[in-house]
Amino acid sequence: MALAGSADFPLPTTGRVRGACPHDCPDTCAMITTVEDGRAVRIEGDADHPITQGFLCAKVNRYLERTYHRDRLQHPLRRVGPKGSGRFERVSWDEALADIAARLRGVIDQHGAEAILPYSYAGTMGYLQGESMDRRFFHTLGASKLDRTICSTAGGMGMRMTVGGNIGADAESVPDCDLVILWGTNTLTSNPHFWPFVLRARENGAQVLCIDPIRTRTARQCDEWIPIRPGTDAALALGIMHVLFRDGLEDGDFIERYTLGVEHLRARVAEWTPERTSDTTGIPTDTIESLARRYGSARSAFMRVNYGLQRHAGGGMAVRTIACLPAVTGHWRHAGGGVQLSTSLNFRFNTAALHRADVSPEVRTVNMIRLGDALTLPDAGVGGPAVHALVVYNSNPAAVAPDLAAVRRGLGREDLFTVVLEHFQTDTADWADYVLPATTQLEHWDVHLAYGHLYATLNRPAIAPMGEALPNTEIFRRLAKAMGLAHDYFDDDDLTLIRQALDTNHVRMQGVTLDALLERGWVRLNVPKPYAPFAHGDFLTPSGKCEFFSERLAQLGLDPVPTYTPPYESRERDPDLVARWPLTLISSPAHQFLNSTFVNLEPLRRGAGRPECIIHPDDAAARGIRNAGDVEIRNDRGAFRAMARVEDGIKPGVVWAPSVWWTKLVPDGRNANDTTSQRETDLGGGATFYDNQVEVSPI
Ligand SMILES: Nc1nc2c(c(=O)[nH]1)N[C@H]1C(S)=C(S)[C@@H](COP(=O)(O)OP(=O)(O)OC[C@H]3O[C@@H](n4cnc5c(=O)[nH]c(N)nc54)[C@H](O)[C@@H]3O)O[C@H]1N2
Ligand SMILES: Nc1nc2c(c(=O)[nH]1)N[C@H]1C(S)=C(S)[C@@H](COP(=O)(O)OP(=O)(O)OC[C@H]3O[C@@H](n4cnc5c(=O)[nH]c(N)nc54)[C@H](O)[C@@H]3O)O[C@H]1N2
Ligand SMILES: [Mo]
Repeated sequence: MALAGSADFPLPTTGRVRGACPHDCPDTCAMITTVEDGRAVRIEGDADHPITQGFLCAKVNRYLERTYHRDRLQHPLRRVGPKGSGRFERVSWDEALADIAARLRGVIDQHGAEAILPYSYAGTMGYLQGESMDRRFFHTLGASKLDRTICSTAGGMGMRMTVGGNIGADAESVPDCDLVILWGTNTLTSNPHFWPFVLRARENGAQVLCIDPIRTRTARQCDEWIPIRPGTDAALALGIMHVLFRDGLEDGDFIERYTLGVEHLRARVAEWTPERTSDTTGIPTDTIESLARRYGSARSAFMRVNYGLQRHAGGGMAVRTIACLPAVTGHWRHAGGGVQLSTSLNFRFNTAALHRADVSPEVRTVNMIRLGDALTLPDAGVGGPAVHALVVYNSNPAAVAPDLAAVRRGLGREDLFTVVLEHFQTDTADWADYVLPATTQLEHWDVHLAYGHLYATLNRPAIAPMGEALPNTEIFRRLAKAMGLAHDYFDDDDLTLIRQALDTNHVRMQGVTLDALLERGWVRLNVPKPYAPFAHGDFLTPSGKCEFFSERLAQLGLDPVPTYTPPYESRERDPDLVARWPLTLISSPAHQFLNSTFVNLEPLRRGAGRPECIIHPDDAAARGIRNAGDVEIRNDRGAFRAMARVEDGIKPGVVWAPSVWWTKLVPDGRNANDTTSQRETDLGGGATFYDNQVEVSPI
């Protein structure tokens, strides 16, 4: 079994091992770990990798500290105290697996397999540890399926309905662009390896703009910060297109050849005069006019949209509307021109072989952002049995899921059996009946796509597993055996899984072979360089065109033409609520954390300080809030505490709580997700974390 070392690939006692950063980030860095006498002593970015360029971020530079941390889980644990108390005793793997298998069997016998719910996200983005044996296990049982919506599905659907999928403009060609728009993304924090390309574009004369309600560390580095009212980006894009058509700045040839439904789009944007756009977005008409003119007269503009901007009711439509812009101007003609939300659909690993969804019976699907409801409603909110067993891995829902009060109520149910696979005793692990120790990226095999570039990366284990930790793949293999599931696909070892993932004839995957990956660590997809995916149309939509009019959206009962959908918690949709809770809370990532990962690493937590709430001086003065004073942030769903930072680098009416803190590591035991809601976006059932009205008061 190729656990870490194997006959073909023994672990080095000394040497340099190539790997991939496992974290949920567009950059997917190529890392090199130096091992001495079986211990990892140094980690660095691969200097030869075109995106990593030899540096790692502030967080992953500390990956060795994280791996060897004194709090690493090294043995299976069984709960001894009351639920949620975090009191556990050490047990053997055999005992843990036998008891978990018996308890899951009991749930199946009594309530049916759909009463079992897997819950995972992208704690690691690796195909093996993220979506292989785990999927096979749950599919074979006939457990409920999980719709993994917490991050990206709204925007993903917006792209799919417009250009056909997440095929983004290529970051490596951005230095050839004459305009860069960072639209709802905090590049220096959440996509730092893209920044050198932005700087090179600027050296070549490009202007760099940032559209964000917050003057983030990224916005501070840009030529211009355009503060926008949260959740109104579709209106801004419609207003820009109004000016483009009004002033004849469109590319008629591109539109005619490669788009569908321009007459509908023209009619729609005619309504979005600069005045109306300004009323909706809070951006002055002059700025809208000048932004549209600069965009329309640029030769090749690159727009980096990221997932932050789609965490509102209309997030799907917002991304769809922005994605129409480069087809109106024809910027797709040039490599680097266009829009990038994600590049993930360029990668075509053989997930069907990994997942084996074909062996699952017809079962219900539970939307992960409604975990609170799923655990507290009798039919999990979607019909079928109540959830009686929850298996969590690669995620920390007791910190990151919306509406934490509901999540905690669910996790606290005495009749819920919960298993958590983890590196650390997280907020979620505290609620478990069993905690199982998992390996980190230094201790297991994996293979990775990237969602901000075009290189596939292999991860080789550098060190032996810590204590009794096991890879997720192996834990689910053993669990399958313990439950008497005898299918031969549970015998595939990790290298076999990698071979299966790479077993595809897709043209873009040609050359992405195990041999090539073993030799170099990473391989560029089989796409041209420079890569201009839609220079000649070739959109992946049913019509093959950029669909300004979408028949598929019409069939879903949605507006087939780009439109502005106001936030749920907005003056347009719920003025009473806004009167009671007048401030919009954005709880986007703190620079030092990766969602809730790394919060327990002391140097990074020290760097983040304590939970903060950034508030505009006018809003602070109106509430008697002083800088560095303690505040409570509250709405109907819950409350949490923070230290006020009074600054003018934020749009009035908006507050920012850098996130996602572990609730157990802050004095009030609460975080921003005590205020967020389980409501879904217009497309894709996505999370609406930033569609969230609150009030802030001094304590
Ligand atoms: N250091 C670090 N890096 C990360 C992460 C992390 O937690 N920490 N998370 C990773 C993950 S999982 C993801 S999905 C990506 C996310 O990467 P980004 O999309 O960059 O993430 P966010 O910081 O959520 O949002 C970006 C910006 O959008 C702004 N914003 C919020 N609402 C709106 C809006 O309505 N309109 C506009 N124009 N802007 C808005 C926020 O103020 C924020 O500055 O980053 C990844 N990289
Ligand atoms: N308020 C607010 N909430 C948010 C966000 C926000 O910006 N604001 N961001 C949202 C976004 S974009 C996302 S993507 C989600 C992310 O939410 P999650 O996917 O839950 O991400 P993390 O909080 O990083 O937690 C991942 C956990 O997986 C564990 N892990 C890592 N690798 C492995 C492994 O190999 N095996 C096992 N068993 N465990 C492993 C880590 O130790 C960590 O505890 O959070 C969302 N929640
Ligand atoms: Mo995410």
